[in-house]
Amino acid sequence: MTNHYDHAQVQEFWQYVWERDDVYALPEDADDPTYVLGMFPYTSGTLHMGHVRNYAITDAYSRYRRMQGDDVLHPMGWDAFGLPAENAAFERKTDPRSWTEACIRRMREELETMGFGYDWSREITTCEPEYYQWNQWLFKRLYEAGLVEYDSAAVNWCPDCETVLAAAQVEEREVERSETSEAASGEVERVCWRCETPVSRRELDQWFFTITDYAEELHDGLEDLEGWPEGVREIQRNWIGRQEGARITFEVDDHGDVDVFSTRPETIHGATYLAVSPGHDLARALADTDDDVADYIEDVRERDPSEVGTSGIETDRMAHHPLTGERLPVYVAGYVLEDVGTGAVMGVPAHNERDHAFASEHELPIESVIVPDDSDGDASLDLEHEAYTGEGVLEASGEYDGVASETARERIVADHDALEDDVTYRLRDWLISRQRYWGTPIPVVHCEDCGHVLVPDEELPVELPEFVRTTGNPLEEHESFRETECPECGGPARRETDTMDTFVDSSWYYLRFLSPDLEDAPFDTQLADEWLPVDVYVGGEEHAILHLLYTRFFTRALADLDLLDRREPITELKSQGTVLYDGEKMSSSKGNVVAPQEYGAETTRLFVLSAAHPEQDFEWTANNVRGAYDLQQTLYDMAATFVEESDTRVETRAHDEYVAREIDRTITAVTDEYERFRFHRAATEIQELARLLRRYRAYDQPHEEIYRRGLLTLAALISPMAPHLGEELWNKLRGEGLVVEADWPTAERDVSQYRLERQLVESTLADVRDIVDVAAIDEPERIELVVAQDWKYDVARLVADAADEMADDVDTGSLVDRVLTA
Ligand code: ANZ
Ligand code: ZN
Repeated sequence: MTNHYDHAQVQEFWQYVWERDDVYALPEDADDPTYVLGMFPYTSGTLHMGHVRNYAITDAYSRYRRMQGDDVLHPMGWDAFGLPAENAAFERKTDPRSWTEACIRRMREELETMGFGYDWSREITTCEPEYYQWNQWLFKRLYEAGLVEYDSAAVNWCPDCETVLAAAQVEEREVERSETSEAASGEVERVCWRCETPVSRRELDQWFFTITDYAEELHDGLEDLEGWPEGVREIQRNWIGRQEGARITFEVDDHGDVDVFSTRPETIHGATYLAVSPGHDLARALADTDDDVADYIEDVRERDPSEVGTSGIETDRMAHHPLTGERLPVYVAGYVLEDVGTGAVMGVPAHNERDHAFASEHELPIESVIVPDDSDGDASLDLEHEAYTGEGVLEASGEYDGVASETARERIVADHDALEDDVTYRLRDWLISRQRYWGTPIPVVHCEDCGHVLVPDEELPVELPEFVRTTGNPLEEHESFRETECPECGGPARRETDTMDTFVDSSWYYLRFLSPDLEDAPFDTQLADEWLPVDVYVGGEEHAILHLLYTRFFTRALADLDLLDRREPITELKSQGTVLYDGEKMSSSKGNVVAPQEYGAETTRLFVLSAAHPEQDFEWTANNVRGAYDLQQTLYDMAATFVEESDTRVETRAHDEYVAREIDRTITAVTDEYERFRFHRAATEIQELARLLRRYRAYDQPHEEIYRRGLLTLAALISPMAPHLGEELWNKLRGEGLVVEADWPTAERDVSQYRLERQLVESTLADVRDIVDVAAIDEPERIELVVAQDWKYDVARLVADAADEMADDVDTGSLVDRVLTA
């Protein structure tokens, strides 16, 4: 009869013991601990499968490192600000704080039920003044360092969330059905990342962090992030969007120089017009005297960039072509973006698609200056309808005719003073203002006389007043919050009612975990210098740009403020794949979360870790979950039976050495897999060792010491993934001590040679099997016995040896004898 593993009781008991013994606290005297961090959860109210997978990974790795003797910092906190809390509070007739606190209580309980081992003494919650006062303090330091700007800007506005969005929070989506929006089917629509409502444009005074000051460094630093997945680095690279090209100066009548940026300076002879963005200095200057220009600017700034199309207005100025002296018309055009390059372009309709569309609309000349190389064959160009954007050979370009475009690109820049090598970045400054209540108040007051004035440090935190229900921003409704005194002149002033983007909170939270209760600084600089960077950071790939780019920016900015000596926050990044259910992402919002109750929380952990490599997606199937459960049951039964029946022997027999070697080989292999985060392969090795030990016991009485060591090894090796089971086995077999505090098992023999041989044997096993099959014809029972015992490696080795020795003269009878007498 098998011994039943009562997972519920076992879980509860060991969780109690861990808490009693405070086993996950970072030791007081720790220096340079291993810092393992999972992206802290947004306080949505319940854990979903993505969280479970994320935290199962960090927990397994933390436990493994702890058993290896490291001091491990494995903290947890709450990303607790954000719009959904306001919406939920509205729906539930409560307030965001109460709702958030309830969510935290529930989620913490869920984390504890899963048995994740955190140092809870370091718990942080971003919506607490103890935390967000440091957002305000850091805002001020960034401001003083010139990294904060207050600007009137046309911004992305989500009408549903009633707030502006950062550029990175606007997603592009192809329109599917035309009823849902004004855009036609097939067109690209720009929507809110959170609620998918199409965004509109608004002109507002807004706060920005000038992340663009770090564009170059953020881009170049990616090269050295060898511990990051290349996919994430590539996404950041594209987002930062480094572009090499040239800055070209055009002189404009009665205005002066206008610089444009172009990635294709060799097309300069094909420029037939100049266009500036509606926000460009020249456009603003013209608007003062030209009503048509003023009207156009006003009209276009309210439109979404995707709806601007080919609109534009011709001005009464002309530009001088810096190489030919030709006079080119100057336009204000909506497709030219204010904050890209210099905010102005030279229009080359023959070789740029947007310029082509604009020129066609405004009947501007299309002049070809690049023809595809003849060797490309008969490339049929139709410049009237389509730009040729490829490389080729220059024409109609004076002395450069016949030169390859790549060569000409460099030569033209080198030859003329009006052109200069330049690099631009697609990255935009980080818009941090949100017209919402549930976030960190921006520590500024607006005074008629003094302009915007920062709230003095000794008055921080600017605390959030109580929540009021209203349609707009509740902070605007709070007269006692809004109306204040100017810290400089004492006159009446209006407090800033925007709050910070919650990504500010998460940009530096990893630092707060070092010294969560520090009262006079956001974090302890000395500890940060000693303990950082975060050794391993685990989270979803959806954070590849927003969070992970902002964190890299913040770390650099803090370094430049002398608060840190690191410039990169994270050494190793793991972005975990998605858990799928019937092909769909498993999430609470889709209602397809499989509750862990049935098989116990630990089955879920073990399953999500053993199902696939952390970075791969995998399908949740009841069958495989059952597999994870059965493994626990089997191991438990093995340990219980051993302890109760102790039917073992002490004298050594021939095959003991094989088992002992396999135990060592498994230790070595599993260690290797944990080091590389390949938990799924560790699980497979563990399973194989368990199978071997079961056969060992079934075949013969097992050797007392070897068998016990095998079982203890299994308990230790599985404990990072299944800690409750690990403790239970450990306790059964040893009667004392905790596996969580035990040393990681080490191999008693050097098995490197053996591992190699075994690999060789495995790879020749297929061939060898033929020989065994032949042998089985003569001695079917005996061979079947061997194979049923599944001493496949021994069989394989011996048969392989024998086959080798005897070459073509295989005597199957003696072969089988040799196998069986081994
Ligand atoms: C002239 C030219 C000729 C360009 C040519 C391209 C091809 P992409 O298109 O992503 O490679 N550009 C520069 N500043 C801009 C702004 N503020 N708003 C809109 N467009 C702008 O980006 C590089 C090109 O974008 C630049 O090179 C410029 O057009 C345009 F055959 O200059 B090019
Ligand atoms: Zn004032």
